[in-house]
Amino acid sequence: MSPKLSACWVALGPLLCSCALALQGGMLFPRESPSREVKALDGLWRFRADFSENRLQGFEQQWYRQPLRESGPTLDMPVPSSFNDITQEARLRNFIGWVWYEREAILPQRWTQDSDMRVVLRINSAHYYAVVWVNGIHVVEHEGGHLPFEADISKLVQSGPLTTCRVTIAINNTLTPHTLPPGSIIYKADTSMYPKGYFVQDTNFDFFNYAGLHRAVVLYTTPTTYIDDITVTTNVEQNIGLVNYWISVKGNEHFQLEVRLLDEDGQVVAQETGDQGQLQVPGANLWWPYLMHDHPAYLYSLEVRMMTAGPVSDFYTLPVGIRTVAVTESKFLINGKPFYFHGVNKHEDSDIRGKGFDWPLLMKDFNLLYWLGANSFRTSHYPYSEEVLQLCDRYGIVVIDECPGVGIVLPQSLGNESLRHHLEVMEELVRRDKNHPAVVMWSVANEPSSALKPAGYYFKTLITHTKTLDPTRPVTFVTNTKYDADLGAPYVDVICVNSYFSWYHDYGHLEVIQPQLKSQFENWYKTHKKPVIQSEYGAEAIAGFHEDPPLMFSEEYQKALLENYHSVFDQKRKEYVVGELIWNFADFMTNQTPTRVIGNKKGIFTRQRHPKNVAFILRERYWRIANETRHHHSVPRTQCLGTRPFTF
Ligand code: GCB
Repeated sequence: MSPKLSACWVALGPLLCSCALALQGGMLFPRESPSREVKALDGLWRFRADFSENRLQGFEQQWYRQPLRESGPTLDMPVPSSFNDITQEARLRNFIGWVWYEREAILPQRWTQDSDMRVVLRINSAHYYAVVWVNGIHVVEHEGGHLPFEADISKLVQSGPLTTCRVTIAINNTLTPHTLPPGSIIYKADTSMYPKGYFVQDTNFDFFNYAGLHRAVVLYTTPTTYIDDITVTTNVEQNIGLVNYWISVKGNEHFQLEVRLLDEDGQVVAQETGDQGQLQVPGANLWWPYLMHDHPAYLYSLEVRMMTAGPVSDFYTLPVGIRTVAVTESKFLINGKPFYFHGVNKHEDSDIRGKGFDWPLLMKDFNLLYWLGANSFRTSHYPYSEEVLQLCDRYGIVVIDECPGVGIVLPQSLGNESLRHHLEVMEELVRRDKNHPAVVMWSVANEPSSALKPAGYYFKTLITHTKTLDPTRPVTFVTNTKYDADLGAPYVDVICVNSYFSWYHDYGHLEVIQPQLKSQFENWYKTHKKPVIQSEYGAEAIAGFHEDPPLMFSEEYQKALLENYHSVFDQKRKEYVVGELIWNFADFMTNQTPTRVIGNKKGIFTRQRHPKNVAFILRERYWRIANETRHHHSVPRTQCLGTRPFTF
């Protein structure tokens, strides 16, 4: 283990150092193919939280060297899941520090014997800092809880007679002023008030800092010469769909590449050879958002085949949607047509699982989005799982892809160390999500303290760098500051603004909403001349609370507040307002505070996905807007998910 790591932890300070390597090669989603196998390590893992005073017992006693049960008692912990809400132990729910996960994987014999095979361990999300060992040997570390990382473990598993391997992952959920999101550890040293050694984690964001192995852990194989990365950009010129591709191959310099593009019927519509080129598709079926076209979300398959002089070949198939995205002074265009975001903000959050990935939950959410007539969402406030984006590609749900830059309010969080990490995270995010047609914009932060002095340099660098990482997509950052004090606004392509009129101020005074909202839009537009999205608005309602005349926290108040916003949206969407995203899709867990009643209740659905009254208001509205923008005929409301083939 890195000595830096332990030294820093004692101080509970910036333990999260640059020991984790950010970018090495591509990060293609592990898919089975004739040359690749995938083995999921989901299920029960052995688990222990290190409750020792300095939280370092696990490293001091080297728990990774032997099976975890030999160093003390273990719990059974499901993966994927947050660990917080699984047991009945309050101290585990609120635990800060290192937790240890371990499981054994049985490897097919050929994986351990075939030296032409690469075996890779991939962790799709470990929040927040992770150290990984295989059979007691350190293989990788990673900082950041929402993006995948991996280690080539071929040498380890192919070096002996073993056909099992023991994977140990230590995860630390501590946030510091330089992590993303940031946080700080506050010591309470007054022993007349607090127990000895007492500390808490302080954060400035409004969701519970769930931790653990939130997404799948998989082992997968590739040949030793392999397709490492594919980048696709698309364009349309005179009815010809253009698919530009770049492929990187690792392991050997001598190889050949064949690339074929297949339509949804499996017919080859274009082919090429070589590691970069352009495929041309006359009369291409474009990728359209849900409700904007009779056949939304058309996906081609890009089949890449790599051959070497020897027997080795590698195959990888990538879904590709052909579409364009552009921004004018007052419009957001998809395939040259004005696109209006009528959608939601979400969280990865549910009962028991916390932020753990769950297929039934995911499918329920997509069914609800279709039911609602929502055509978009923002991944507030961190990157969601890759499976979510794959479903967005498949169902035509447009995504504003946000990085975990939330709660940036301390001046220390705007210095060089933070900026360096923030840039790395954007690189990891773009590398992971660049090929999703559903992703139409990057969001580099949510409500940072952009009026603080160092913020000007910070956000200029962050936004301009993101544009160089991906020149094909607009960039935004989400603000709630004043239109003339916002130091990021000059550099973004679209202004995303959050506001909570008659909620966080002018409590109970619904009559202030319309004038305040109008001035908000007019001021932002006048100052920056860029399209504006209302990226958050909403009110809390505890399902089943009713009051008329409406009072705060009742379903009636939530409804009346929304209706006031909507009447201004309806005026301004004729001009330069290009979207409205309700806060929030569903109720979600937060830290305990006197302003939160077991979590944030601004959902239009409860945490269990039951509709509040306002869900029906929004449904009427979204379908009405969808039908208006389609001009020709109305869209049938019964939509059925999952009728077309889908490759994972
Ligand atoms: C915001 C934040 C979001 C909060 C929301 C609220 O502005 O972006 O994370 O949950 O307000 O409900 O306070």
